Amino acid sequence: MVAERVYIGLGANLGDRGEALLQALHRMAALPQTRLCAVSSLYSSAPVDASGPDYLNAVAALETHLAPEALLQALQALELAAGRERPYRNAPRTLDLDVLLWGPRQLATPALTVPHPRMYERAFVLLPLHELDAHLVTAAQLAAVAGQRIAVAQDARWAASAVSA
Ligand code: A4P
Ligand code: MG
Repeated sequence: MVAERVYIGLGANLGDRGEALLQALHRMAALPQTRLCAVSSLYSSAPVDASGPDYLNAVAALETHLAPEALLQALQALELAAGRERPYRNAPRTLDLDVLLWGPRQLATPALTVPHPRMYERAFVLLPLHELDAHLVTAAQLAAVAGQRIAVAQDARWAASAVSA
């Protein structure tokens, strides 16, 4: 069976944020039946619907034969390994890994909603996603989030060591 292309949103606004995101990418690349195909630039962004320090955000493209629930479990294990705590909704975090898109699929299980229900409201998702695959994001969607504060912190080479050849 052909592997499906899956987009993952990465975010952190506590601790050594860049190191946590890079380590998460290496760990994603090491998951079974999974290839890390591409990673966006690293973005710095103001918290959206949340308080606390600025975030670092990026988007990664994977190809995987894992089932959606299995990948979600693996991502949650990586969040835990990075010291993630969940004191309240949208609390500052050392690592957040969200499934944004799973090929053309729409998923709605108790554990997983895909496309991610809030992704189109967020510049920190749409800009890196557009950078990876421009056809996934429209000009109107980008215009709708143009008021959010976000800037490139490092170009895409920041994650080159994790991406498969
Ligand atoms: N879940 C359902 N669908 C998904 C999905 N597509 N991907 C369930 C991942 N998980 C999904 O997630 C709670 C539950 O959602 C999981 O158990 C899973 O079964 P969580 O990560 O424990 O909780 P959360 O972080 O409060 O929720 P979530 O959805 O990650 O939060 P948001 O809405 O993504 O907001 N501002 C900036 N600038 N940058 C950020 O990265 N992040 C947030 C988090 C807010 N503001 C931000 C940023
Ligand atoms: Mg999350």
